[in-house]
Amino acid sequence: MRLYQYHPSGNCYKIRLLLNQLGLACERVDVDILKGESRTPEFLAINSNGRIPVLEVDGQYLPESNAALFYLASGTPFLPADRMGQAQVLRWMFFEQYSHEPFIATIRFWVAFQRSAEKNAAEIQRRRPLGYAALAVMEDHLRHCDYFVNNTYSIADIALYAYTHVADEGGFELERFPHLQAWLARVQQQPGYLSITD
Ligand SMILES: N[C@@H](CCC(=O)N[C@@H](CS)C(=O)NCC(=O)O)C(=O)O
Repeated sequence: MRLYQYHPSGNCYKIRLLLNQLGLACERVDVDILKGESRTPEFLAINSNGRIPVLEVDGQYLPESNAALFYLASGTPFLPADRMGQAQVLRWMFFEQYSHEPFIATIRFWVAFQRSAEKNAAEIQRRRPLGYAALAVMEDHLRHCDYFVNNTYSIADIALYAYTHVADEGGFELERFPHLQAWLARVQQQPGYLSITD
């Protein structure tokens, strides 16, 4: 297996974390998105959408971080076996991509990596409350359970953890969300946990 990745990306980190927890070896190929390396003709042949991560398995390319999580977790304890449990996992992974990542991850990218916060000030101001709204949804859910689905650690937690635990790098104040902070600590206690910098 091979992972095309930009190391600080939370979307790439999701896959590294699960691979580590599954004990699976995977070659990493670094793609510097700040230098446009995901938009070269060579990379567009791998993912015509021009984005990392891409997981390569037996010569087949699988873009989209949450699709890779689903593929790797199938048949393991990281994905519930029951139909409703699987659908609830998908529900949180879709939530992550539509209501969380575009606000929390994008602001982090502008502030901490692209250093373009000034240029994107208006967009940051528009997206900030939407990021906080996503964190509030998570906080509310975590008032009643330790993990997102079936009260068991799964790829729903991995998908949401990736950008939530570094949201402060984009200026989000996680101190406002005590249940969410306790959940972050629980994820960090999981066997095979890997930090985003590893
Ligand atoms: N929905 C995709 C999002 C992928 C994505 O936005 N990747 C960003 C980095 S996190 C990227 O490759 N940006 C470079 C570019 O757009 O050229 C996923 O979950 O994998």
